Amino acid sequence: MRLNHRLILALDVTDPKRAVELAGRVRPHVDGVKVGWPLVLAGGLDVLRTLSKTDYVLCDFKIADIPNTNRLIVEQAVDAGASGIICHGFVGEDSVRACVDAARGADVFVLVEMSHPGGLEYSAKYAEDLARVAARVNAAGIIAPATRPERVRALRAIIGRKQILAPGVGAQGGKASEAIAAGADAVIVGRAIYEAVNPAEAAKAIVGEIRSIVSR
Ligand code: OMP
Repeated sequence: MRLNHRLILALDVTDPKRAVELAGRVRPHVDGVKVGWPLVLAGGLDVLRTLSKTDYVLCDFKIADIPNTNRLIVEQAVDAGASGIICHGFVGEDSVRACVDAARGADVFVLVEMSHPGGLEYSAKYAEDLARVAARVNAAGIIAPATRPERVRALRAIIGRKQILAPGVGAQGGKASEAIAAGADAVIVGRAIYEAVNPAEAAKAIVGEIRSIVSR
């Protein structure tokens, strides 16, 4: 994924018209939009098709099934225009590899440790192993928690030059600059942008915060 701003908007809204409008307003400040179940269940795959005409769409179905079902899901997402997809790593190497094999060049990001408090109960215990899986199957990168910059740093040591996308900034308490300083390539931000009075300004402010530490 090409990253200029190092910011991805999580479009977790359930009105497809609002989603397309929001994407347009923040476009100058983000590298892409993340579309997941809330929006697709509300607007169908058409909203993904529409957004993919103008934006890098990271399709977040958190795919977590047997290899054959994973393959079928990835094929549907890529056919609808996804440039990237997110799958869970805990389902095992065969299932993650099936996503990469089916992606036809789209980026596959493997979720290795979740950002919410519950992410510490199970996912954090296996995150290093799952990052190694992502490296072995040649995924584009991993998803790691902006809420725990020290974990981003530890996972960077394993994943080498592959990309790390970090959600958990703003509403979940993480700070964009801290995640980037710890080794994340980009942050994924939802509510702190789409619930702001001025989403474009909110996105611009996050990019400014990131630039302030990157250029140091
Ligand atoms: P906000 O908390 O509103 O910024 O949204 C964060 C976005 O990142 C949501 O779409 C979550 O589903 C997603 N996310 C996490 O928050 N934590 C994770 O561990 C993984 C993801 C994800 O895979 O994108």
